[in-house]
Amino acid sequence: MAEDRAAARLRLVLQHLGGPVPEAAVAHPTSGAHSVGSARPQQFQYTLDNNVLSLEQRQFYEENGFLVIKNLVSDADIQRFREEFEKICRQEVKPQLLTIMRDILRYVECFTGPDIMAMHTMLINKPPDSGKKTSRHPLHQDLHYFPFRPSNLVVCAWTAMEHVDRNNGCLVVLPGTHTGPLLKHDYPQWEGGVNIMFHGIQDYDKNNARVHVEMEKGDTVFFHPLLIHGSGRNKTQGFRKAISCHFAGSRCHYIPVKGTSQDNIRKDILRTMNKVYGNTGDIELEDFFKFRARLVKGRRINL
Ligand SMILES: O=C(O)CCC(=O)C(=O)O
Ligand SMILES: [Fe+2]
Repeated sequence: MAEDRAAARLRLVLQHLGGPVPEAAVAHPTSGAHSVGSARPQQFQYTLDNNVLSLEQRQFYEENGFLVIKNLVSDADIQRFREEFEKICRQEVKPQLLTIMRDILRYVECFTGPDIMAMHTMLINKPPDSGKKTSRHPLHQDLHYFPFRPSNLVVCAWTAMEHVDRNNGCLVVLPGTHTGPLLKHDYPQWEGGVNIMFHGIQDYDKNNARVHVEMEKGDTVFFHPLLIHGSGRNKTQGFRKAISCHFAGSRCHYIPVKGTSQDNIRKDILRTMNKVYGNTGDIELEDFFKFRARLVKGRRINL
C-alpha cells in the first residue's frame, strides 16, 4: 500500500518535471489523492490563497514540498545576472542584493504572504569536480541554517542560469520530506572532505524517492525549508551557475537556537563572521540575519 502511494507520487513528480515516466512508476494509476476538483474542501497547509498557483500546482507543492515553474526568468534577466555574477567572481564589484525579479516575487507570495523579506541570497557557482567529489552538496534541510519560524512561511527560489541535469550536478530532492521534522545535521564523513558549512543529514529515510530536478535556463524551483535536498558532483568542465534566494514572510519571528540541534551550524556561522568582520563579540545568529535581511515587499513586521 505504502509502495502504491510512493509509486503514484513518483509518477506525478516525473510528469510535473516533464521527464520520462518509468514503467514501474506508472503501474498504479488509481490514486485519487491528486484528483483536481474533488468535492472535499481543500485544506492547504503549505500554500496561501492568492490566485497565482493553479489548484494542481498547489496540490503538488502541498504533497511534494517543491514546485518547478518553467521559464520564469527571461533570457535578458539571466544575461544581466550572468554579467553581474562574473564581475563578482572577478572581484570587480561587491555583491549587492540582486534586483528581485517581479515574476519570482509573485510566486513567493503564495508561500510567504504579502509582507516579504529576502533573508539570504546566494550566487552558486558549482565548480567542475576535481575528482575528489568535493563539488557534491550533501542532503540537507535549509531550515537547519535559519533561526526563524514558522517554517511554512519560508521558501527558497532556486533559478537555473543554464541547463542543469545530473551531469553538471542539478538539485536532487526527496519529495514529501517537508512534512517531517528538522533532522540532525553534521559534516558528512566524506573521504575527499566537504566545503565549510555544508552540513548534511545522515539519518534520513533511504527508501524515500529521490528526484533529480532537471531544469532549463530561467526555470525556477520553489521549495520548502524542510524539504531534504542536495546536489551531485559536477562532472562537466564548466561552472554550474544558479541563483538561490530564501524568502520569509515578515510575520515570522526569531527563535533562539543555542543548545538545539542547530547549535553546531550557529557556532560555525558565528565563527566565520568573526573571521570576516573582525571581533563580532557576543552577536547572535538572529543579529546576523537581521542585519542581512532586506524587505522586498509590504511591511517589515517582525524579522
Ligand atoms: O545549488 C546547489 O548545489 C545546492 C543549493 C542549495 O542547497 C540551496 O540553494 O538551498
Ligand atoms: Fe539548500
